[in-house]
Amino acid sequence: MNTTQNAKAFAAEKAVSLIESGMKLGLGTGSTAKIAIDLLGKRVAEGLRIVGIPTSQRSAEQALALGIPLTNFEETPRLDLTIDGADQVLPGSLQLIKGLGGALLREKIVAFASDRYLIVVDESKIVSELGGKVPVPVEVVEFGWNTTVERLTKIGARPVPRRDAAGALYRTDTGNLIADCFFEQIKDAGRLEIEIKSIVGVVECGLFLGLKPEVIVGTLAGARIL
Ligand code: A5P
Repeated sequence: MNTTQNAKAFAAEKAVSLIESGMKLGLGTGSTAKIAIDLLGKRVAEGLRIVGIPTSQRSAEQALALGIPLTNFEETPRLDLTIDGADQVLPGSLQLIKGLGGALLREKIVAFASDRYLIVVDESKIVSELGGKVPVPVEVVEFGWNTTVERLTKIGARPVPRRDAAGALYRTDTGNLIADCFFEQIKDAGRLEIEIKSIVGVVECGLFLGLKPEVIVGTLAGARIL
């Protein structure tokens, strides 16, 4: 494991240690959430009784392979705790950018259905200002996609259509497309979220605000909670 992987593992370990038998969980997406799901699988194998709602197809496949029982919002409309990663974290307000893994829509639905929201990151995700090199992923329906992307430029974004490894437009689990929207600096994330979501054709954006996450930061010396 390299140093970043070690730091992520410390954060994931701390988060998984907070899970108790009987809990209903949200299972995140991304490399840090993947470590947490692996650790959860070990605890389930040792007898921990939980159920989980995955935020992506790949997290669902990982959980099933580990024997983690899955549920859905019809059976389980409210979750006790969710563990997920993030792409940027602003300390203080604890505003987040998420979705570089492409699962932002399900991740946001799961986040808002959770009583506790644990974000597991390494220190590189902590920033003094949102935006810059990290885009805000915006999930857009395919119909009229180019017109939606054009409207995103009108609110100051530099949108880049996300592509998969083969060069085709990236498809989310819900079948939508993603425009990665670069902003030089995001001074008012709340206002920007409203502007983005007011654009017809936009399904969701990667600004995660007002969720009061408990951010667990993995470092080489262990984990600390912001
Ligand atoms: C997935 O869609 C994202 O929101 C991830 O949570 C985010 O990209 C963090 O992933 P890493 O833990 O791999 O950095």
